[in-house]
Amino acid sequence: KAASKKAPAKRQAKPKVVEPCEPCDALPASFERHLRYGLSRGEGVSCELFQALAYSVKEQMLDNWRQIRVDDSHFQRKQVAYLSLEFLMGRALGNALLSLDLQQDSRDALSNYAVSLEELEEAEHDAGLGNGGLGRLAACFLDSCASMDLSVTGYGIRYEYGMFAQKIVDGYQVERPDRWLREGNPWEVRVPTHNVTVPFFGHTESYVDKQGRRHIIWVETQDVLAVAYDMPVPGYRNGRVNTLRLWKAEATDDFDLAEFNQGDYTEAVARKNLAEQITMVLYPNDASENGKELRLRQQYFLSSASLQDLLKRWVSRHGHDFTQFAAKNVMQLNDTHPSIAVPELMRLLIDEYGLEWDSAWAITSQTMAYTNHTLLPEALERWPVRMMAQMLPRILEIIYEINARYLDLVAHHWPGDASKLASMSIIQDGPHPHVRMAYLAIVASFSVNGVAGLHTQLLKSGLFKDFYELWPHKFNNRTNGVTPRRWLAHCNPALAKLLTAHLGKEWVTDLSQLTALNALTQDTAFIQKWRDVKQANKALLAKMIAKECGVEFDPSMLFDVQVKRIHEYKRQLLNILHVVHLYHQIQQGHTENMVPRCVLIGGKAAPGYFMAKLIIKLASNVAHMVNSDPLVTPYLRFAFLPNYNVSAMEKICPGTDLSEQISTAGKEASGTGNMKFMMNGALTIGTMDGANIEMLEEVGSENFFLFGLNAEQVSEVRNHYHPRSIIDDSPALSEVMKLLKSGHFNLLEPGIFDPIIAAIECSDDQWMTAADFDSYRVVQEAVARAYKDPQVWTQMSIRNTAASGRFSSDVTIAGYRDEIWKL
Ligand code: NBG
Repeated sequence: KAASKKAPAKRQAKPKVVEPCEPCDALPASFERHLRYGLSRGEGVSCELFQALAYSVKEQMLDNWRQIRVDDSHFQRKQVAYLSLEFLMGRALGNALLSLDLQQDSRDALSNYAVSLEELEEAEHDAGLGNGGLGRLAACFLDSCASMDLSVTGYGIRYEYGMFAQKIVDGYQVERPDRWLREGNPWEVRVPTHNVTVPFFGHTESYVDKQGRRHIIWVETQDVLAVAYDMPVPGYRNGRVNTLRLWKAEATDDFDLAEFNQGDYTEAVARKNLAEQITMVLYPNDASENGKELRLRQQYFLSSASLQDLLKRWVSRHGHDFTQFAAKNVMQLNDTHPSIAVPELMRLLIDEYGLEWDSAWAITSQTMAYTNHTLLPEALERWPVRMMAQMLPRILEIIYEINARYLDLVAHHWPGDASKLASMSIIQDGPHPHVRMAYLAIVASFSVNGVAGLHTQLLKSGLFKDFYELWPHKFNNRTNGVTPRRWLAHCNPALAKLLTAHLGKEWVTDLSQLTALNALTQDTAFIQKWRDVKQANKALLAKMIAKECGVEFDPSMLFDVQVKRIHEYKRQLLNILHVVHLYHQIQQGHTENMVPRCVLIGGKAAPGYFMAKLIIKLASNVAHMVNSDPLVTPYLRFAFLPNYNVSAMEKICPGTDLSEQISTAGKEASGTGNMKFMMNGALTIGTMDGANIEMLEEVGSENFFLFGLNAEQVSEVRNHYHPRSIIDDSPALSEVMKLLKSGHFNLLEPGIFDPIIAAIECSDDQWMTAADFDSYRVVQEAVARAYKDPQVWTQMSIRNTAASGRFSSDVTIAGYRDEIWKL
């Protein structure tokens, strides 16, 4: 204020003093101020109001946020850096209001405006910085860590374009860029004081110093500036605000100085783009790697920037004394995507801070922990040695050195076994050698974990068998979870209210309290209330489906839902075949025992994944036939929901009766959508796969619709799989295949579904759709029978919610905290 009265004659550099600030305005006042002076941008009134509200909510967090950072940076507490290429945060407003208990204040602030809080929440663009389960898990973990008062920082990339928006045109997926930052991001804070530079390309040189020590320097690099953008992660009503630090790539000021000097000024400035490309777009591949150079650049950029940030903070307090570093720091690698952090930490410690190899390795191998998220071989990252040699020459040298030392150990363990050396080497030899990133991660990590019981078991007995033999103590299981704040308290206010009325409010931070619901399963008044909540949520979901798909879902019908990425192993195809079966039954007049059902499928396909895209087309075409036949629609309706994302799931899971978790056993590492549905009282139809197994264990088989081959049977049957004879032996499946082949669903586009038909009938079909069809169909009949008795169904629904406590991410994080991070 003083400054604005009298402009100072000359600017003087003043020492920085942190002055105690006055308590900030209460939310309504702050909101008015932001609205009036905040220059909030955005198209339309609700967007402007949203921005003003978001800024004022952020303001409420600033004091605590700053204080936590000061406290944590003293390194009295052990800290975790959660490194992930994906953070699928979704919307932040509703969650922040819940965590900070500001819902009523917000409604007060909005009372002068003709807009509801719910409408404003809808104006926020999803932060779609992830593909699916892996990225959303990272987001749930951040919420749990903050809510459990843990000092955990998320490190990721601030992609300019998040997960693409999906449109359906003539039944086909069309991708549209997701410019989520177009209107600005009110939550982020740019912190240029934390900038670091990340080197690329160039070459290495060695020299010997006066003491006779040999050093390596990485020279003539092309440096890229990493600029930190912080997002607040508020804990649930505990005053903690953690940080998600997202890096943006920018050109350094002295880029291409040579060109400047030669007069190519404009050329040089235009080159800026090359640097900024690194954080331009999220790779939209779920569970599959594709070896693109830009992707490796993203991985190194994130890893290097984050580690430099951590080390800078350490050095600012401890100087070059790293003796306590490993005792105070853990880096959790979310899949192999950031595993290049292993050689990068070695490089920084040795080249930048002067440590010897052995001390650097001791630190690295005591601080790195790796989580594996998939068994699918196509998802295991490998980088061509040639690419790495060019882009990251110093890093490749370090990887070779790590490998040489580690292979000594292997040789020791399996004397004279050359095949072990080849199969376990970090460098996969051959005419085009590759770096196996998972092996690099395992070798360097003190902990390697899977994400569900079966998954971890399969890692130990299959994919990483030899490593398990070498280092059994490294392996452990941490079954995934989801945050009950977003996935129950926030997304299902009606159910949350009912729960709180009967159990008190502690369940929000201690989800095991939901078991008390079991005592209410005979209480008819309670059952009725539970049912009313579900019906109201179904009506809300039906409204959304009518709007997005143009299909009327009738809330008196069974809502049968499968939403997740489209992938052959997740078997959306099996679901569609079942829809075709029901459709055929209805057309044949077999409707006596039919329970009217609305089937919803939603999810994105990787843009280059042909079969997944064709499955979307099949769903669209079948839906068209089903919904346009007035004889069919009283019994069956079918919709494909475009652009499935986090905020869509917030409306979907509360309104679902039946959750489809039907992957080929042994393929889904865990699944987390399954848990969101369960918490919200949906019943599951599922295979013995991923976390389904543990859900079944918790709720009991009487409350779970189990079908299909288990993982062991899958690998056994694979050896002599004859889908054609399975089809011949199954009248129902034969009819379905006949109808598909007749072209009934693609009259104007002959032959387009041939690849799908061929895949089902191929004895090489890894996903074994035909093998599980009949079992699936029969159990779907059991579902229908159960649904006929609302009382029984509702009791099962209550038991599912009651048993979902173990799948809170708080439980998962307690496991990481105690068993891995040792905080
Ligand atoms: C996914 C698995 C899911 C699992 C999530 C989170 C990848 C590579 N893996 O089953 O497919 O729930 O990770 O662990 O995206």
